[in-house]
Amino acid sequence: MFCYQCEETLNASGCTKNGVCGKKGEVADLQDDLIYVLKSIAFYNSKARANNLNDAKTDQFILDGLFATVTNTNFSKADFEKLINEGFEIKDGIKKKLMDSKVINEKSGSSFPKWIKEKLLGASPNAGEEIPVMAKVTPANLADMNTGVMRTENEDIRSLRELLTYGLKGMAAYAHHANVLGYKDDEVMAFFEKALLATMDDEMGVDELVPMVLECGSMGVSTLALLDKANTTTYGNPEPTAVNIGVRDNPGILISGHDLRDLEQLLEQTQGTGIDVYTHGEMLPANSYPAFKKYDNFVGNYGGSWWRQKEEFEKFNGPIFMTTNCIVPPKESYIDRIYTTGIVGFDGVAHLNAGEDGGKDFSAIIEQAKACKPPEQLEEGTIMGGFAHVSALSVADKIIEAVKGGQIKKFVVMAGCDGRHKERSYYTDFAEALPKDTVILTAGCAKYRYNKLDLGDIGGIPRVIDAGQCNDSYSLVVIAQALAEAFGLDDINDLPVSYNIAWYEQKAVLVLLALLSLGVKNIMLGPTLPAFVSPNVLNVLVENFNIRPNSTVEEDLKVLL
Ligand code: FSO
Ligand code: SF4
Repeated sequence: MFCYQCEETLNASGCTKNGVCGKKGEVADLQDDLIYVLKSIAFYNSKARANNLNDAKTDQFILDGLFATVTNTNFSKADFEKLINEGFEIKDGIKKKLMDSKVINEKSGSSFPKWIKEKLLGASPNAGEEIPVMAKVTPANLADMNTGVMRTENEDIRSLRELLTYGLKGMAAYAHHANVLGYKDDEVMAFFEKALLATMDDEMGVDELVPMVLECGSMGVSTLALLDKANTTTYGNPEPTAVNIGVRDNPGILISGHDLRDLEQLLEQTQGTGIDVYTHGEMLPANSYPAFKKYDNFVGNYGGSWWRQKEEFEKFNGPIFMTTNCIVPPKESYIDRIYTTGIVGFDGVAHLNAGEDGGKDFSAIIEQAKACKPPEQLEEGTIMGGFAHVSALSVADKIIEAVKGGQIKKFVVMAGCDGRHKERSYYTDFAEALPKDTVILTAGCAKYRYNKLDLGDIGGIPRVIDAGQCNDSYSLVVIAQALAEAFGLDDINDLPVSYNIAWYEQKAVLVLLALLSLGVKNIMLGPTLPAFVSPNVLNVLVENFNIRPNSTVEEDLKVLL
């Protein structure tokens, strides 16, 4: 195995035996194999798409396959073996369809799109030799294929190929959520195929891959916008909400991850059962959606960010439902009351599948909850949330006035992820050290480092404006664009906004690429820079976007303010 896709990679260089996250070496290898099979599918499906022979099932498979390999999503060997087999079936099905409709034949690749021929196949001497290597993968030869990260020898090309791949993984996660609610974007799906193929194209050098990486960022903006539309059309616009962080006396079910449709079903099915529902981690922002607030057994949020789950799940006492990342290898003490669903998986943990119509039957989990003790109280009080773009911009006048009057000097975007490493206390210290005339804009689980501090408000505007889940970073962009317009600025970089972003996994990579594609400059990134960014690629990012690593609170305050 070799994996360096997340911020907690071993020694900031790469996990080689087992992952720091708990991913076994053999599972990491299977994830590489699955990505390789997806590239093979991309090769055939791009042709199918160009000829209107593609189908929704393949799109879903590409999204699910990429999403399953995101850090802390699926640890199950059996699941990846199943996905790989399914991938081969899908690929063979598309190939057959292409041959049946005479778009291709076994001997010739000549009817593949010109850019694939030029970029991927090169000048191929023999008919039948023209299919690129990954398209020839079969269950029989998979083990002989070099599917891992290190197959690319040149460090800079490897860096850009992986940066693109991780951006795609993050984008797949968000597209998957939009898809669940019935929102799709064909242009984005076509880009997944194009970009997967680009990671195999030996003719694409740094000059070709950098624009492709930025294009991934702009496709990311479209995807985040689509998910925002899906969530807000289905569940209403989040409203400023004081979310309860204490507990009640009834047994409860804890729901974690990002999937709002799962929460909706759980709330529906727990009505009248005497079971309370609590959110955990990235599900916290769900407490601010009008559609969920109406349920009186929806109590609030329990605990902190993802990496605290071992301790917190033990104390919760009731069943825990993991809808997406982040799951960490569960302890024996609660393994019989934790459940996965969708693309999440862990061998030995019960999995709840959806029916044909996407419906999930929670009755067994509800029965188990009834026999459990109520959750142990961890803390009490409330935290504010629900400042997605609509609610934040409803007070735009007030914000603009406070900026013009000098009460607000600076906004600092502290979005992104939390993680288990000690040095992340930097973000708590940084938030505390910010002067009282600054406002933090946040989204994602990074906020758990400071959202329970009492940072006060500025004339009624809270000093921590929480837009929601990591995908709601889109809201922060909409807010910034609206403010730029209100101040008559052409460039959002001229706003009094600084960026001090924390990353952990591949969704954060996509969000970062999305910001770059929008022309956001001077982003400070931490707590360490990605191991997959080579020195030369870092130079490109520094020269074009002035990306910089964070350092100490004192130094960074000087730089950012
Ligand atoms: Fe991830 Fe980061 Fe949204 Fe957290 S991007 S780690 S669990 O912010 O959440 O999925
Ligand atoms: Fe290591 Fe992160 Fe990969 Fe897990 S996801 S194996 S911690 S680099």
